[in-house]
Amino acid sequence: MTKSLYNSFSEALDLKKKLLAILIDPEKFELKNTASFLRNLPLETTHLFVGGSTVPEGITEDLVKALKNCTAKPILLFPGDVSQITNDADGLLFLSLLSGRNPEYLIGQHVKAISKLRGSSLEIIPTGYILIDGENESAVASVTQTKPLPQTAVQPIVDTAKAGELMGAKLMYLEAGSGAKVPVSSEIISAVKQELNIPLIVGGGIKTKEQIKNAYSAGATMIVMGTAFENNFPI
Ligand code: 1GP
Repeated sequence: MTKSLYNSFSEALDLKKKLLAILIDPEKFELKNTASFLRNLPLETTHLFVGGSTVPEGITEDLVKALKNCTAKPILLFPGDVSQITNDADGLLFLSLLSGRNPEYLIGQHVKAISKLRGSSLEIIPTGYILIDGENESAVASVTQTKPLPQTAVQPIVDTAKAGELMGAKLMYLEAGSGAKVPVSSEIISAVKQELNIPLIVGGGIKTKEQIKNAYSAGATMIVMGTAFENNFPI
């Protein structure tokens, strides 16, 4: 790959291009469906994310290898923990759960990841990760033992995102949680967008064309969709 993965984000931000990532949770995916799953994805799909909150060891690598056999789209790891890191992917969102106060997900997992990342060819992208209440108990909240920020806490969300950017995050991910009843509001996306100079990723509970349009118009550079494609039926 000649262009770096991060370039595709910064270029999209500069040129106001829309990125769409489809998230595949290895725990909920059958490898035999790989080719048909990829065929059914929307043409607008630019990236594949692979990860989940509770993924058994080893199956992430099998999934990434199967995807690589069928597609040239960039594959970014979106790992729930260090066991999901595999060199077979193209890149890694090095996530820091900024909305929580659990040191394990702010720095602990990151230190544990280093022995795997030393000498790795993965493109590592520092990413601030902010969990926002999607009106559904999310797997992220239960696994990390952290609480989401309420959707009404617009200023604390903006301040958290800005702090993450100043600490060196290259991407900011606003997450309502997989299967959220309510996606991150346009008000939050546009308030964060006004203060940050890095690309915004928005995911959790996005299912309809209207929700996609709203998130992009509010300032998302990338939208992530997972649940809507889990049963192999496109929107
Ligand atoms: C979850 O943001 C992603 O981490 C995608 O959420 O599964 O609700 O699309 P959905």
